[in-house]
Amino acid sequence: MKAMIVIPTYNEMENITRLIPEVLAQDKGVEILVVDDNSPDGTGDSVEQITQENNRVHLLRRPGKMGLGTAYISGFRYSLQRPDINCIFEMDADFSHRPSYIPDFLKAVESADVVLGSRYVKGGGVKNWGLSRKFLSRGGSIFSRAMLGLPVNDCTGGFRCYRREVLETLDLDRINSQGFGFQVEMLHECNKKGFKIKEIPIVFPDRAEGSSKMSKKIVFEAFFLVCRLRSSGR
Ligand SMILES: Nc1nc2c(ncn2[C@@H]2O[C@H](COP(=O)(O)OP(=O)(O)OP(=O)(O)O)[C@@H](O)[C@H]2O)c(=O)[nH]1
Ligand SMILES: [Mg+2]
Repeated sequence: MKAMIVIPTYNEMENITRLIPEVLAQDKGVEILVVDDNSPDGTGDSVEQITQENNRVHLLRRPGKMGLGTAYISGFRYSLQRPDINCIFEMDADFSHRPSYIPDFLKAVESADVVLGSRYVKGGGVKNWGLSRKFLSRGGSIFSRAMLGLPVNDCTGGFRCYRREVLETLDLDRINSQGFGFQVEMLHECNKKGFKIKEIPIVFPDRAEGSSKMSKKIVFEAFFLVCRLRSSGR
């Protein structure tokens, strides 16, 4: 199985340079695409340096911060241009998504179309999160599941693996939300098309270095998106 691991970055200098070798060490068939939005801390330049030394690492540079959703869509399109890639991952740069789970995803995707790293199945969980963050995440998943009939427990997580056929089938132009909303919308589209979705347990520690890009705007966007998707029957 050949996989492209898409990692969007915005000011992740300390994390990404440590993360890349750990990800590559998980499986020989794995390559990395970093999608950097002109991070002021120089993340793009340090990744560019790595791409020159290692042909399993790729970089897509965008001119400014344009959000997580469009970063992933650009990363998916880039990956699909490579006919040898069988599956495409979403992964954060901040070590909340532990590279050591990558082999579990690769195994699971042999018998599923979409594999979700799930905090809310047996064996999964979160570490070092305050009560409000836990409530928001859990509540967001329960709400999305109930409103959209999603057959999963963790609807907002962003550690995922899609078979290439899934991304070739979805109308990526129609997906325009960011943050949590993007994760829910992708899942909803996969579910509507009848793709087989499987959850595997992950433990999710808080980010290692750097600062969060989470905002009230992202939370509200996700809430209204779920309401809109439900009412439009889309
Ligand atoms: N290219 C790009 N990457 C982004 C953007 N916003 C966030 N990211 C990256 O997306 C990943 C997830 O962002 P985080 O800030 O960790 O968001 P989060 O995981 O919801 O929040 P925390 O749990 O607080 O870390 C990280 O690798 C970020 O660097 C963006 O606008 N553009
Ligand atoms: Mg994070």
